[in-house]
Amino acid sequence: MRTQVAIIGAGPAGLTLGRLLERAGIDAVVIEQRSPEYVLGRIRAGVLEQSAVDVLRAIGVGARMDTEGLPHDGVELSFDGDMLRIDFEELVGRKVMVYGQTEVTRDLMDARAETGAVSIYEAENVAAHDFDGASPRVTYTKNGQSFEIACDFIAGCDGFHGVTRASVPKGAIHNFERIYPLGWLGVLVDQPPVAPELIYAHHARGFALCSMRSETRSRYYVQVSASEDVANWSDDRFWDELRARLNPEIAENLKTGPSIEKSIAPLRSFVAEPLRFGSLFLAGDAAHIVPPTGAKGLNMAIHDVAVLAEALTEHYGEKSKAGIDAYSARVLTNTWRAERFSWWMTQLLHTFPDSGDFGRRIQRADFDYLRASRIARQSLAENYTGFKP
Ligand code: FAS
Ligand code: PHB
Repeated sequence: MRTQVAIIGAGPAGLTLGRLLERAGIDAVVIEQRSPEYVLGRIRAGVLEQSAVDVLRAIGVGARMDTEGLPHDGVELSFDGDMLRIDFEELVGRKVMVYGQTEVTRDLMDARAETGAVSIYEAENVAAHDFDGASPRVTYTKNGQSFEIACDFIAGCDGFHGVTRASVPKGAIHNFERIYPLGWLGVLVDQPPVAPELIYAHHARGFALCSMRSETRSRYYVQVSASEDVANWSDDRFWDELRARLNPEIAENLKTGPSIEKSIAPLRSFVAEPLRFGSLFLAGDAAHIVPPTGAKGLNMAIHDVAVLAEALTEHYGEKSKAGIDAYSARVLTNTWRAERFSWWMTQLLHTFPDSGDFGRRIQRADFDYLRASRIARQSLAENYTGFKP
């Protein structure tokens, strides 16, 4: 088989890129190691920035988001029970859209199936070849048969544990990383949300987040140690711990029920530099990871592939290499801005074993500064809703 762009990974990055290229008349094949059901079964992000919403609408997959998604004007911070609303609309004139990554992925999958664009699921032994040479290609096996896809470009959209970044020669790439001794234990429950907006809570017992997927389905998280085993957490233990970390009046409104999903996500900050290696481009979690505290991961992935699609369109349309030559620098500027904010939100809201009394006072001082300063709240709002230079 031959295509113009071989996209490895059918998460939001790979599928959004496939849709962007299709709309630009560029042929692309998506190669995914898992089944569609498995990809949809992963419960991840929940918040879209305006720029991500704009991309999804522009590529014709925003209809269900616009009917089922929940536009939010702000979020609540809770610090040892003290509440502070960050009013995005008043502070920076922007909103966010609460719409689960699972639904974004489903909309993208449906759109791709509708046009008959080629997606290969349950591909095994996927490998990227000769991306620093003249004939890049992707090989994989399926049902015991071997396949090869010759291409012009390879997009590494295969997430943090994927094969593409691992295929880059060690000396050609530099990884920046911070691993936190923390994880997020997340629960999905078919109960109305405890409050109309998200609540990010700092508490001496640990961080908690109250989020949602709809008016009848909620998503909650509590901070746990990085080594925690989800098997240690019954539903009752989870609900008791969540209540203990929330403002008592909020906790009173908590509607609990049987968890329909329960999992632990480790917290990590990670950036690979550069992001282009000949005809191979890294995008999304293959390129960077942020702790989910800033709700950036999914939004960064959509940003990356929008830049890549623009560059490839310019390459094929205007025979210009300017966009693909600038890809890495452009994406890394946005990446480090989101990395900083996600790191800062994580430092502000979580409890760390080695903080000490001084560290805890600094966290309190950070919160008190947000309460006292509109400018500080504007900075948080500007970054959370999506910084635009
Ligand atoms: P993804 O990891 O979503 O997709 C990569 C795809 O590549 C997967 O389908 C994988 O199966 C496939 N793949 C991997 N190796 C392959 C190979 N060798 N061959 C073929 N295919 C291969 N972000 C937020 O904003 N908020 C959150 O709350 C949040 N929670 C998260 C929880 C978890 C457990 C994780 C892991 C991430 C979370 N994120 C969150 C970040 C997440 O939303 C990512 O930013 C987002 O999935 C990025 O999308 P992709 O880059 O497409 O990567
Ligand atoms: C979620 O709803 O899963 C969610 C929302 C905001 C975050 C992280 C996760 O910062």
